[in-house]
Amino acid sequence: MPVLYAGQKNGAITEYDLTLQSGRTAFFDNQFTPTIGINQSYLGPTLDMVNGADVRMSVTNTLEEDATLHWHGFHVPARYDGTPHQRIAPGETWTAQFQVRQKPSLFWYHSHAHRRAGPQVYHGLAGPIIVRDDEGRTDSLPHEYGIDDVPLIVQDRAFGSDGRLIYARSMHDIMMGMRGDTLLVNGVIDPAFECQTELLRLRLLNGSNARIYDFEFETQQSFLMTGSDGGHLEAPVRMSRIRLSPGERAEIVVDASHGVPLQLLARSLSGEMGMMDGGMMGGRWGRGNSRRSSEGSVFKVLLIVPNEQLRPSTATPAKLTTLPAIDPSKAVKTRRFVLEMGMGMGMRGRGGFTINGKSMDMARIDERVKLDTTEIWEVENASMMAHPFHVHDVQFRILDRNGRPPPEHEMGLKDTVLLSSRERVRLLLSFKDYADSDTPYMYHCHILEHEDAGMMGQFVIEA
Ligand SMILES: [Cu+2]
Repeated sequence: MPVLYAGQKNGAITEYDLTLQSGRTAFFDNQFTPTIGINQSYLGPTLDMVNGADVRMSVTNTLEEDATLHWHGFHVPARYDGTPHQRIAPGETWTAQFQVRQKPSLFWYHSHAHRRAGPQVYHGLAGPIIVRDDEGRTDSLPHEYGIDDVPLIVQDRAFGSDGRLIYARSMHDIMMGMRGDTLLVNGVIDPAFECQTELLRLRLLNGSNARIYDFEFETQQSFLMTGSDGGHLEAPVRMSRIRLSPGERAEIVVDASHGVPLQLLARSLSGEMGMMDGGMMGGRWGRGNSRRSSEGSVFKVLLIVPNEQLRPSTATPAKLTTLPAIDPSKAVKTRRFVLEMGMGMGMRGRGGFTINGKSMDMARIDERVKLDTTEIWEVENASMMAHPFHVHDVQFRILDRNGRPPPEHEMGLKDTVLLSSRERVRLLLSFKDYADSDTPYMYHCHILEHEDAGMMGQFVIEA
């Protein structure tokens, strides 16, 4: 379980000291893997934050390369967003100060270094953030951290026989995004969890570089999805499978009152045409915990083992929150974004990974948005594989997918949305509070190899 870190109170400010550091991590018996992490050797602590709090993040980079930390899903001034523009050189400390303005949910922080987000996150520069409401509660759902409220950072990795992480060595790894055959959950292979309560809340984060997963229980037991990226759904949605692409989160409540062990699985989609991975091997588990079959790659995520005596849990409320109506008539402007992967395999400029035909250029502002306006962003995936589209600064709503309303579980607050090949999604976004005509926010594909290769653009908000 990641350590919970609530920061230090300094007057009215809560301070978090985060050190980016290299180290060695024992993922396997008698083998150490060179990794990087935040305040530890791999990944970082769970930042415990209260909505409305003024926080100061001090990030010290002890690595031998430039790095950044981005607060994924957070609404903060652009200069504190932790994008490539807030580069932290080796030996330097970067300070970001802002007010937490989020609904209670799971967020995360991770490297957004220029062209290096992929390798840095892969080696460990990421961690979860749990935001609680103004009164310091999470909500009426299970909320005892590590007991009945458990974050799961799900990441696939490839290891060499020497225990070292293998990162993107081929053009295929860049094209498809880096994929491994071993699943780490909170930095652990094949974790088991002793469940002490009837209901268990799992906060799922797909923190992988590229893989898209369908999460489900081996027994097909259903669960209640209670929250999406940026907050609660209006009402719980009963599901037996939830798909998450890199960057996306889902909160689910699982009933363990029957006392039978539950194995959570992640089925991996290949990303090509939204189909499953084609598998060559038989149905056996690999070195880590992946199994390939004709149905695709399947990973073990978490084995939940209920205690003999389970503490009673409060029933999940039928209504969780009230969200503003999704009203496209408020939009003053529609912008179009077309995601493309050129066939020329070029890594820079045209022919590579582009949005609206352009590869990321830090010196170019692609879109200028007016403060205090609402817009529709129409995003189209013109490529042959699926891409998760992430927008900084805002929690948006999905208006429609290919002209049809989104499913119930996608009607809540989102900052990342998956687009299958040829899919067209319309988003409703409101830009509030922070204007800065010089410092941009990003929008990009959250397959980190695609982001690094240029499938990213920049927008500023002007007063
Ligand atoms: Cu992509």
